[in-house]
Amino acid sequence: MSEETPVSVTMEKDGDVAVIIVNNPPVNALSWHVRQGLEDHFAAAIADDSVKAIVLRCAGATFIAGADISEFGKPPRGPDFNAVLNSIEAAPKPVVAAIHGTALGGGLETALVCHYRVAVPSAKLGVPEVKLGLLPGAGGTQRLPRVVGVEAAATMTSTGDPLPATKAKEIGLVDELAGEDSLAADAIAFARAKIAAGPRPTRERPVFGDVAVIEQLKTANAKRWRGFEAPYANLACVEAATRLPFDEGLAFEREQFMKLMFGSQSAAQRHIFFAERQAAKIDGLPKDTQLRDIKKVGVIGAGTMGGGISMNFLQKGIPVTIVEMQQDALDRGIGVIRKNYDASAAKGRFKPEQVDQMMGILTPTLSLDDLADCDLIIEAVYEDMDVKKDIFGKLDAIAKPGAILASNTSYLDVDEIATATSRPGDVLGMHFFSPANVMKLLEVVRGEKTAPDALATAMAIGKKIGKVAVVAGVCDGFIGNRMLKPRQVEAMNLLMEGATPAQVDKVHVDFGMPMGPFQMSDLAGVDIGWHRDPNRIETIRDALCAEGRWGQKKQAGFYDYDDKRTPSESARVAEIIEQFRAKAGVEKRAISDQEIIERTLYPMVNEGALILSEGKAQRASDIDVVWIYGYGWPVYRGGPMFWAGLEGTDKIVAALEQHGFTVAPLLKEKAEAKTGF
Ligand code: 3H9
Repeated sequence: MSEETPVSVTMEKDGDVAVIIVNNPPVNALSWHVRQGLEDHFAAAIADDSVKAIVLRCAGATFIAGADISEFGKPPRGPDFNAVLNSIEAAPKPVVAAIHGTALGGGLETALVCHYRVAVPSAKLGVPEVKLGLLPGAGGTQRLPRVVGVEAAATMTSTGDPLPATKAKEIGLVDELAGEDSLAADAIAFARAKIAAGPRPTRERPVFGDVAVIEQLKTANAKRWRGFEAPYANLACVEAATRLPFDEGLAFEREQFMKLMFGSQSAAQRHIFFAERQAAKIDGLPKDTQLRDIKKVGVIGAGTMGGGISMNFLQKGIPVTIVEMQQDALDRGIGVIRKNYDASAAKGRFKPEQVDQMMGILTPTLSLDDLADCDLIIEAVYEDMDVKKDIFGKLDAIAKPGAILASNTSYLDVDEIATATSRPGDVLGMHFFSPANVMKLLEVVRGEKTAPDALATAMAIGKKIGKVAVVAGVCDGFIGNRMLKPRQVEAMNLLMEGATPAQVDKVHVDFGMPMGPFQMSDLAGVDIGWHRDPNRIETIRDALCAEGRWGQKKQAGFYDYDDKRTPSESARVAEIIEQFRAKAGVEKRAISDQEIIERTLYPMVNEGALILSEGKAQRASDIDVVWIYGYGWPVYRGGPMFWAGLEGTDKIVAALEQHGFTVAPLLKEKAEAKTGF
């Protein structure tokens, strides 16, 4: 090893058992020097005649959590991973993996070339590569079917979901469960007990199980996997294991792995893996920032948003006081929360006693005064600046010193809301997305005067309740809704020029979105933000609203709906559009799908560039995270800003200019440099 090689693998001896220890914080990823260390120490242990068995374990929080993703796409360095694994598997003495924490991806593949696996009950084992647009590329797809059978191997590789060690023991992935605090000693004892039995190379074991499961998985997951390449490639490899000799199977796996690795989907999914973690980091935060303690939360408003927001905290055992103005609205809100929890319990997500526990720490009240002991208060009433300022003014008098006062506004000026208080440092936005107990995105809006510790605390509590939190600056619609606006405007313009709602929506769905702009409008309510004057008809939307076509809730919006809410194209809507066209003297023309992309998605990139240059998002990848987790942008396209790089910023600028848009200077810069964000 050269002088600069970090020492991330060491070896100890316990009598006749060699213990090889990986220590590469934070997650013991298989960086080049770990592979080098494994190669060197296994060679030494194999050559040492006094060693009769070998244990591989890890220091720190976890067993090897996978290949080092940050090395992907870079020039290769250090020994080839597959070669290292093959030499471990070929060891002439039993090799035992001692697993704690998470044995994931390349980590589990390392454990699979060990001849036996011992794990603590709290460990988790899995091959999550599919979530990075990949497949286990170090023999995982070939060795798993030999250890756990085709059914489990196909499920594990294609879904990427890890198994608890107890379940892994049941299916033969783990040979023995160790004591939670005695893994090192138990693994050594286990290895010693296997000296007589000798090595058990996985590659020599037969594949077993029914290959029919592969088609069943494809059918069952057709919707979830729409547009994704990796789940299918994973299944193809497991299928190959059932008919090819081991080495040919390995070669097939390699070929499939490389295809995915150099494809755009995996690049996008890897980008999002790091983007999600990066989003948690707050620029310009003093190093010594201490978090505030959040033991109790207040929520104002027991409607859909307030109720959903409350559920997040209750599920984490954090007591919530929820306030409404009227008893019947309060009762209704509490009833909905209870109903949602009961429905989840019926599906097995919670035990009935857990539901009782969660409801037990929810305190309904009609008085804002009852929020006096809350550490975080989230206002979730309707979008009206005067109403919000009135509430914040009252909270200023009620809330205890140091309490964080948050608004769930989706576009209003948080700085103006803060002026209603004498403590603007404690005020910020916490913008949840509907349904708030399900959607993973949380925009944390940093006001001009928001204190660093209040911001850091809001981000941390977001993570605690299972959200992906992103910092946004104050501007109309923050990151997500601000970018939605130009898309909606252009979608409407396209209708005037000749596209139909169904055509525009189909382009978006084919792109990978869960729904298009008009389907979204019908779901959310066409009437949201409408002026409510049926005689003032200036736009197509005004006309729809005036006729009561408010969307799915009225069984009519941009589409007609039957009793089961199945949409069909609406002759009436076509007629309304035609009338507007005639009035404006616009001649109908055929609109291509490409034009729809250029006029609805490219303007989003343009708006994203403005958001970035105004500093309303900390980094381009934060914008991507917002669109992936808040609006269902397909993760295999990496979010709008990453996608702009794939699409070509020069191509985007040329098209925007051709369609008459004002192009953001930052986007122009990127186009001139021919780079992404
Ligand atoms: C693979 O193995 C391919 C092979 O089949 C074939 C090869 C030929 N690499 O998530 P956290 C960083 S593909 C590099 O906040 P947690 C992460 O960025 C891999 N870095 O911690 C973060 O850095 P920072 C298959 C990694 O406790 C820090 O570690 N494996 C990797 O909440 C802490 O991460 C996977 O897909 C990595 N593999 O969760 C597992 N993993 O502090 C991916 C993490 O600078 N990892 N980092 O922001 C995970 O799922 C979670 O990190 C884990 C810990 C559950 C392990």
